[in-house]
Amino acid sequence: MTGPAAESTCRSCGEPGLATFLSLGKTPLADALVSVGDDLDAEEHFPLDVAFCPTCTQVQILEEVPAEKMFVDNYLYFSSFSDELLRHSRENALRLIAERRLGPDSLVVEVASNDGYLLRNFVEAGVPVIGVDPAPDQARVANENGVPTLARFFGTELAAELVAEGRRADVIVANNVMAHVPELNDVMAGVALLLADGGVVSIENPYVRDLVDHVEFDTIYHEHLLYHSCTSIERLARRHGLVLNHVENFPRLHGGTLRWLLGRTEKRSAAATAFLESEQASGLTSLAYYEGFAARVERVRRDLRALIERLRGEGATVAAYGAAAKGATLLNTVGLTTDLVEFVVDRNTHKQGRLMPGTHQPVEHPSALVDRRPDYVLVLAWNFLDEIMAQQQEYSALGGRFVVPVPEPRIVEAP
Ligand code: JHZ
Repeated sequence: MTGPAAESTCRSCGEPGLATFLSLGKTPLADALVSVGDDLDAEEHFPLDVAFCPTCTQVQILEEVPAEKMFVDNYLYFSSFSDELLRHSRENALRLIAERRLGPDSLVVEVASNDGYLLRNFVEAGVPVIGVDPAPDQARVANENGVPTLARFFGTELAAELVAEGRRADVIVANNVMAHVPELNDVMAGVALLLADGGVVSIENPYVRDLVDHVEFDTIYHEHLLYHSCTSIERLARRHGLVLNHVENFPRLHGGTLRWLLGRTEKRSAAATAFLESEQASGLTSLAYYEGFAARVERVRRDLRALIERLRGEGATVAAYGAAAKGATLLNTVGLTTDLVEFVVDRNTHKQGRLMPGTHQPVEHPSALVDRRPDYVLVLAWNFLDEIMAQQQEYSALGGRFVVPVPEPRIVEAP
């Protein structure tokens, strides 16, 4: 399905002419786990259509669910539940401290700082920080753990307040948030306002190229309004007086993540140039790159459903690992209801005891895998497959097997 999204304009450049290339139907909000006893009929579903902007190359969904609904009222994602993410974040912080020579007179601001998983490394090193995150529980946990955090949305208003107090940031970190912001330009303008001269902006986000190449369609959900490339980030930054100077690649993080370093003055690295050139050369900057995607998504959906149906038909029991946002998209768009996938396990204590959005599997503690011994576990948090398999050796030893959904559904034996 490729066609114009008549009335919509691009969230980044503001131009009309968005071309829709994938429709995933209507899905519930991916992080809105249901509480037992809630009225299931009242659960809301919203259209999930993805489009390309031919003017600035920004990939985006068309539907905009109010941010309060997603990040304030019912947000259970706590960054600190993955050891791999904690390790990655600590390395990032230590490197920034060393390379930027940060100390007691510096300031690091993180947009969407969640529970303080990253900033705590700066706090430990005596570097002043300000976390900003509208999710009230995550901001409270961060403050309790000694990471000063404002429970607010970041934008020009907050940036101007900080600047008026005489504060400018030597480092601004924005990880896994540039996908989430409806007011993308206001956030980038705020970043540009708050950044000290000579400061650096460090942005991480899953890479749209990996999403398409590895058919990671489950990472499309309403929280993720925007899907970034080097080209889209470069054009956005430039409109706000910033330049893309460097790009780093973390192919294993969240299915393929890039880190973009922006500054006020241009000092472009060879890596940044190579990334931008390869996006042109591969065609990622034009609609054609996305046109076959819907058919590939359809194939994965069909094959995964057929695989789970076959296993169930053979009398096997199937559970899932990871009450991840992407897990909710997968279960709902593939139609994996409780007759096919019985329950979900997750380490996040805030998610346990609830039900998956839309498909309503109960979320249990990971020990349920050993206790209940489902024959197969569908790994919804496939980005953490190694970490999860390493933790689940007892389950594997008991004969449990793992199913990975993308880029093509397959059964994985424990190493
Ligand atoms: P996880 C998140 O998406 C959140 P999600 C967010 N929307 C975003 O932008 C992307 O990341 C990039 C659990 N788990 O992080 C924790 C275990 O139980 O892949 C999580 O609930 N045991 C901001 O939600 C879930 O799995 C483990 O050992 O799709 C993973 O969710 C590990 C490692 C994780 O992403």
